[in-house]
Amino acid sequence: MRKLIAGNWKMNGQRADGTALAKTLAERARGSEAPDVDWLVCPPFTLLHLVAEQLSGSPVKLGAQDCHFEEKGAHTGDVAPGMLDDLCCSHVIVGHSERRQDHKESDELVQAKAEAARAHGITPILCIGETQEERDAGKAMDVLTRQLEGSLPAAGEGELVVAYEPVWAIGTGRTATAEDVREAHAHVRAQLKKAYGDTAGAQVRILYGGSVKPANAGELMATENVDGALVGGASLKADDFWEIGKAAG
Ligand code: G2H
Repeated sequence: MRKLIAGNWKMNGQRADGTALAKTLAERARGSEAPDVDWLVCPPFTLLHLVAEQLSGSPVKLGAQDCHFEEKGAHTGDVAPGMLDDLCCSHVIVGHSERRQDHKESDELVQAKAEAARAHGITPILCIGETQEERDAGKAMDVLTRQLEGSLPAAGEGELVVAYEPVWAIGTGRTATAEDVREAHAHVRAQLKKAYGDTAGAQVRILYGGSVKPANAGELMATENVDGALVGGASLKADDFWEIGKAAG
């Protein structure tokens, strides 16, 4: 499966640096040296429009970091999937652990967001992952099962991406070992096949996220059932993000 290298800019970037980063990536991705991967950047809402202009005509796709599950209405501060579609977003991250923690998002809510995104032709990147405490208690795979059973969108039209992001490896500089990742991704793959059947379950990309950087990308991307990366900190540096793509391509 062709790998997806997705940058999650989180709450970073203003007009000048966000535009410059998107422009650099778009130019590189158009070049003949570009690795054979799919590129995606997910800037904050405030930059979507400007970044969309920079990416126009390039192979780099645009995504958002969250969406509401309703079409429109009285939801102050929220953004509807149709609005993201209007800005040419092809993907949206849902259920990131930072949102599950900061905004108390439940599996049920994440599922509603994923289904709403798909109804608008936007591919949800559904994030799951266990905490350090859960891993230490030997419950990591149970947590992944519970999160998937609670938040996977119902079978039907539309694409889906799942991102395994162990919470203890996010922004900490600590990366899961290749064996941790192999075990978790195999478990996620089995759950996807159980939910959608062998063929459809095998087609869902499973990304790894959590302190991915050029130095560890080669080993992670070569691990079985790792179909790409969701990159936070390192996606803010064009050179690092590019190197991760090269390691995957
Ligand atoms: C995990 C990841 C991107 P980072 O949250 O989603 O961020 O690479 O900074 O750990």
